[in-house]
Amino acid sequence: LTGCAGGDSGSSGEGDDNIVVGFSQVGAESGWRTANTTDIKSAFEDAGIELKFSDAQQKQENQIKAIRSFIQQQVDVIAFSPVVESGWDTVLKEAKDAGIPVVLTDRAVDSEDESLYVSFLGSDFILEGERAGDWVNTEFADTDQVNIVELQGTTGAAPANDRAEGFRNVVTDPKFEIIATQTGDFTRAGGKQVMEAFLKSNPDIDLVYAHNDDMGLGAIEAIEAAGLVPGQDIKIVTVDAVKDGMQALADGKINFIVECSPLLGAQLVEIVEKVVAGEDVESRIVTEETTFTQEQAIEALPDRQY
Ligand code: GZL
Repeated sequence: LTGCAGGDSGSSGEGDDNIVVGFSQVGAESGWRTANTTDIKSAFEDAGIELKFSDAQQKQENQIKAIRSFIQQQVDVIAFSPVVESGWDTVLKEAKDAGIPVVLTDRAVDSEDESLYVSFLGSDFILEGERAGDWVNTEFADTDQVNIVELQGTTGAAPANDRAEGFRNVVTDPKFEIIATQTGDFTRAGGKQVMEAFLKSNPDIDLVYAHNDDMGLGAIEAIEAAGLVPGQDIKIVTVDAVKDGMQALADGKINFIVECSPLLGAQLVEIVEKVVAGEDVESRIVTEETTFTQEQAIEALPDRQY
């Protein structure tokens, strides 16, 4: 060939094999989050796809900055887990105008315009809240009055909004009273701090509903420091099923856990490859997950990946 004018421009254009993906992660606030990050990074490494990874330290403005940076770098696909549901339309329109497809993982946005992203891969958080509530109805079937305190996730986050809603969808008997509810920001420290305050102002707590294991583990520390026995004097139901939570469940300090799988990496790689190849992708992919009793945790612990 003489003077071939074509050739690879070196940019990461459509169809060439060096796909580049920009990923904006919420932060590293919980065991779930670190497991999610590990799984996504290893899935992209296994697939030989370059992943530009940004940790937003749970700040929306950092995610917006990262997405703008990915647009400047002209990545092939942008993926992110929105720390809160609202406030994304402007930057998602910028990505759309730049012709860069966006994939939501883990958490949802409340944008009316669903053309702003090609797919949302993650759990059904309302169902998770309902599963926790179903267990509560069974566990307290023979109890006349049940005082519940709720440790909510990050204010404005889809899992916090939906787990609160799902729980209230099924825990409807007037004998149940949510006597206190406050965000612990999905962190162990936050859960401990809020539970300490709950214990000081509420002498008679029967149950803690924590939106994730980490806040439940923090609540255990506060309950023990108050001279009470977690899992017995005060029962605890949480969501996630990360290793530390499952250990506490097996040890009887937590009573029930609703699983929320962080293992989204392989499915995200599949969506990215389809999008770059111009193939259709499902607009909503719900992750498979289950629930665990104390006995099931003892069985499952040896095989848990995270
Ligand atoms: C749920 C995820 C939540 C986890 C928390 O998909 O967004 O954020 O339940 C994590 O542990 O911090």
